[in-house]
Amino acid sequence: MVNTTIKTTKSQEVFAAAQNLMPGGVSSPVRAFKSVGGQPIVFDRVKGAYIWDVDGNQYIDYVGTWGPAICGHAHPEVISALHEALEKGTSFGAPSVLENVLAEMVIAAVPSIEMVRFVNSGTEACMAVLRLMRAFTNREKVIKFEGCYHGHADMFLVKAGSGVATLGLPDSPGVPKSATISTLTAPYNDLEAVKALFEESPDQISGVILEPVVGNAGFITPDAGFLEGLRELTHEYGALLVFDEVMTGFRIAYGGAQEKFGIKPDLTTMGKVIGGGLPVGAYGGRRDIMSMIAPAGPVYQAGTLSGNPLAMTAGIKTLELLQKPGSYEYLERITKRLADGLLKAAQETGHAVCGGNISAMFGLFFTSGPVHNYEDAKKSDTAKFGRFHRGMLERGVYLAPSQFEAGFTSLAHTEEDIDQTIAIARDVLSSL
Ligand code: KE4
Repeated sequence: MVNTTIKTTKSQEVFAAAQNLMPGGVSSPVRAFKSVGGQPIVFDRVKGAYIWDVDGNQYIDYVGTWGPAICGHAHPEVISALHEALEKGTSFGAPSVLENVLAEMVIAAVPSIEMVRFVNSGTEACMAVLRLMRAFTNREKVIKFEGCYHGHADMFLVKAGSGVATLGLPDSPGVPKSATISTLTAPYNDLEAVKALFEESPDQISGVILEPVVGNAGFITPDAGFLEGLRELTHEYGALLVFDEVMTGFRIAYGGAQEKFGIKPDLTTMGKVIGGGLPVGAYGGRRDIMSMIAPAGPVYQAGTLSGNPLAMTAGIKTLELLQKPGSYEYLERITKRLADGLLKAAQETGHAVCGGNISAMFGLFFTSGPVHNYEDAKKSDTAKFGRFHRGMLERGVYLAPSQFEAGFTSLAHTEEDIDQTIAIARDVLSSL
């Protein structure tokens, strides 16, 4: 199905050609619109809260390249800082002052981080953190939650969220049993299930890794006491607590979900926002644990472009912009306005919905809910979400092309953008 109200001829041509060049025509599966149907739009340029496709159509963007564009796409101050950095080269493969600067900013911002290592993606950060958890505790098993996504490393492709959930893949072929045999899973928000796993394998579980606010099974918030309970259980069993803040980091609050909820994990992974749109991931935490990472310690992890000056520059400037007083109050205000408006419009047009926002992250499910975990999320009407997504796209609003993703706002979104989005949503919902 193609967009009926907007011309997407060029998108169709480009995407058709892409299908012969790259698997599914994309560089990452969720971009292919498989679960929402229809023709993905091919981007030409982005600026602030907006996208323009290759046919010249403009959209209000609530994906923000999956999180990094929290200050708005192509922020002039980020772009000019990058122009300046470019004159000094694109990659050093050697220490640079810029790494110190961004490391100091991350350590100053995130309560539990005493030391940090930069990598090039969230996947790399999560891979490295699992190796570190196992090395530090000398235990092999790890607990993750159904529907949470920690990148595409073998060990995490067990009941994973994001694109894996979107495509309904049981889990991926090519992942040997040996890679996942030590990955235990529990339903999100289910402390009893976690306790049972610890009791079944005392002294064998290196730790628990989770999205402190889930964005990869749709938007799912932690129940009261859940995060605190995990902190207590991991302490009790001598295991580590790891917050995967690749998505929530610097989005839920400047100090991430751990600042918002006042929980101190032992290790944290980050990505997206700290790269300001260029490839950066990071992991960090307690000094005694991080000191095990080579060359300070024996746990190996490396990367050619880790800490490269362009990515550091974009990250530094992005965090500087986020430090401006009132940034997070603004993000909370406009995102709450959006989430409340979407839910109200859906209810008033007769749809069962639930959802909400925390700071600049939001989501809604077509089910009366509540949605506490991935099983609940899967009960929502994903076909209706697909029709909603298409209707919004045809009217110039770009939502994440999957029910099992979250929505993102930015400092560039205005109240007018929000109110226009709600009005368009009401129009779409009344015809769903
Ligand atoms: P990357 O390797 O994609 O940089 O990060 C993996 C990752 C790890 N942890 C969390 C909580 C994440 O959300 C992600 C990546 N998020 C997805 C969007 N849900 C990236 C988009 C995509 O896969 O194309």
